[in-house]
Amino acid sequence: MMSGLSRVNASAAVDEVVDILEDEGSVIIEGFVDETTLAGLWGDLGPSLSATAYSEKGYDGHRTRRLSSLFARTKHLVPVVTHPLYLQPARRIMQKPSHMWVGKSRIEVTPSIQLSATQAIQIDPGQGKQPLHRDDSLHLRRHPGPTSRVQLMLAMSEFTAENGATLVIPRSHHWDDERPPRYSEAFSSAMPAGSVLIWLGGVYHCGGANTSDKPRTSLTVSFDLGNLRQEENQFLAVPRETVLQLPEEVRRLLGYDLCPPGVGWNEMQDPYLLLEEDENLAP
Ligand SMILES: O=C(O)CCC(=O)C(=O)O
Repeated sequence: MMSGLSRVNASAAVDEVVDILEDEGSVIIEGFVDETTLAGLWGDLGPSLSATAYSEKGYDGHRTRRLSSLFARTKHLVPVVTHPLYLQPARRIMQKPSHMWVGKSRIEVTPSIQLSATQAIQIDPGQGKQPLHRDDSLHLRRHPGPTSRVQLMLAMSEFTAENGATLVIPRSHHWDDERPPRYSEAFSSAMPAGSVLIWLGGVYHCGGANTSDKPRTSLTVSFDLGNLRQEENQFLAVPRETVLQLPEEVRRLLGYDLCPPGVGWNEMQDPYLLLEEDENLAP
């Protein structure tokens, strides 16, 4: 029986973080970013986040603001995603060698990892709990199974049980796909600003309810296994003006599409809308 989420500080060893993640599925790291990085993130993202409308879908939160495309908006994400206690555990947990036959040769292949989603999330007072979910369900992964995602949530403001700190069910990545998650099994990730919660894609979690009178502000990024993508990079291979000459079905097949339950979005929307905008702007 667990009594809370494990926590370490930023001087912890990579081995310790890997061991906690593999066993418990999540860890809080206090003092993860320095004050300059935190202030830089607030400066680059804060004004746009406050100006963003509330999410349209209940799942994303009618009292929650979400701002994406974060690498286009700030350089201060670099120390977050390259932090040794995030990047190295993500590599150690996901970059497991695999074997295959190519003709008579039995070869070993180690996959890469890639940045997947980036999003600032502000949960305003009055927002209720999000449904508990697993992030690797986006790729329809089966459980228990190899980890394909390692996610990070940075507390840009203090996280408390009252203001909507992320709720996590420890060890739930070991569960199968038949066991439903219950809020009574979840623990709050209360932590000071500048700390992070890291969790594996198979762990049940959700945004908490904000019953306080102040917003809870955060930023989330994910690393996914590098092979969860198209073989040929169609976005680089086919110029946008050529894509615009193709029928809708082919544009969508090239990747300008959403895959249920929610992979491939741009600013939380169907990426096909970008092509329609381009068409409307064309002379
Ligand atoms: O905001 C949070 O604490 C969690 C958000 C989340 O899990 C999601 O939007 O999928």
